[in-house]
Amino acid sequence: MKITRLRTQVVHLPIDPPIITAIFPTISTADCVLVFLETDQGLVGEGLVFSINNQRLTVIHDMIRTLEPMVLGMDPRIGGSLNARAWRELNFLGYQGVSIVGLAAVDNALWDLRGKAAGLNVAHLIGACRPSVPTYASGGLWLSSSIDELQREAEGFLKRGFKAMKTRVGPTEPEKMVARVRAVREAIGPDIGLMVDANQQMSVKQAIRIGRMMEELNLTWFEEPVICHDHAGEAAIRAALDTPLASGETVYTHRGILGMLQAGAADILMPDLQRMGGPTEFLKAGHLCEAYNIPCASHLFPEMSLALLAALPGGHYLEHMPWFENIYAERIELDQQGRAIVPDRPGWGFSFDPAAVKRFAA
Ligand code: SMN
Ligand code: MG
Repeated sequence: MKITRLRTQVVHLPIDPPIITAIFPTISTADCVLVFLETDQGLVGEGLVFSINNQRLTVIHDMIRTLEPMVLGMDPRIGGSLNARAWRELNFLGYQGVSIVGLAAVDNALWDLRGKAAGLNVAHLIGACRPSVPTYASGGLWLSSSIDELQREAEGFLKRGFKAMKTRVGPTEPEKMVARVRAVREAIGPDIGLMVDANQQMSVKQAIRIGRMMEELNLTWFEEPVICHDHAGEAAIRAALDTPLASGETVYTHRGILGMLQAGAADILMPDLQRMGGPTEFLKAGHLCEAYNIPCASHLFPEMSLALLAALPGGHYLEHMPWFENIYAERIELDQQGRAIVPDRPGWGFSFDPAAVKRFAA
């Protein structure tokens, strides 16, 4: 089998109503570049990357287009050769930002293709460690919600079968911030997992102070309290709190994750498939986490990250973010324990719905 074409399609997925996080004053669209790797046997590998509010999506799209020659004529069974070539070609621009996002788009589609060629889900292709993965609801409990709305949304997640969920905190007085988290905890009771994400907007001192105020709320984790490159600051917060510190969504490639592990920056790492540079790098990051005995969760991209977390010995929580689901023909299903079930379908097990692609196309 040979890859004959790399086709791209831009789609704009509305986030309605728009949301607010500490770092983004508003998020109203998730804009994606869909990648289709076509082959001479009719099989097509699918993957996507995205940007928020359509910011610089054209740059990402152009980067992906420049990578087509790397896969033309490639036998997908030798897909592991992509990264070696990419490291040489991308050296000039560097191993962060748009070069790695472009690589991720291609590698995401390549792994889908390898799974489909083998007739196996990517999790089973690798050798899954578990049939399902713990997951948490992440598409809600935003800063845009009032306390009443927070509690109603939290109850809604429970009704849908989630056993964990994440809320955000943002720039306001510490007491008000903690009151919002407490309201969610009260709505869901003591036995449901609760994560809090600060989106990098605190100082180390603020994070320790607010982290201490939240200790009694028994959080599953406190996420990205400080700016993403301050691993020493993260380590200081981690040491000061009993609550586990989670971070890692904003670093690039397995080397970014390695730097965090070496710095002792977090109790839980949550690599982002797009910032890793695709599944090949994500798995390396996950194996490094295992070597450091640190659980590996995922950031965004649940339809692809599910298979990878299922196949990592130290695989931890899948972030269930619904932003991309309208472009797929299938949905992630939860079991009775609120875990995301790895589908038996080949490749990612989630394929783009042609009618949806048409509807959301540029
Ligand atoms: C997040 C990431 C990207 C956009 C909005 C919110 C957040 C998360 O950090 O972890 O989901
Ligand atoms: Mg986050």
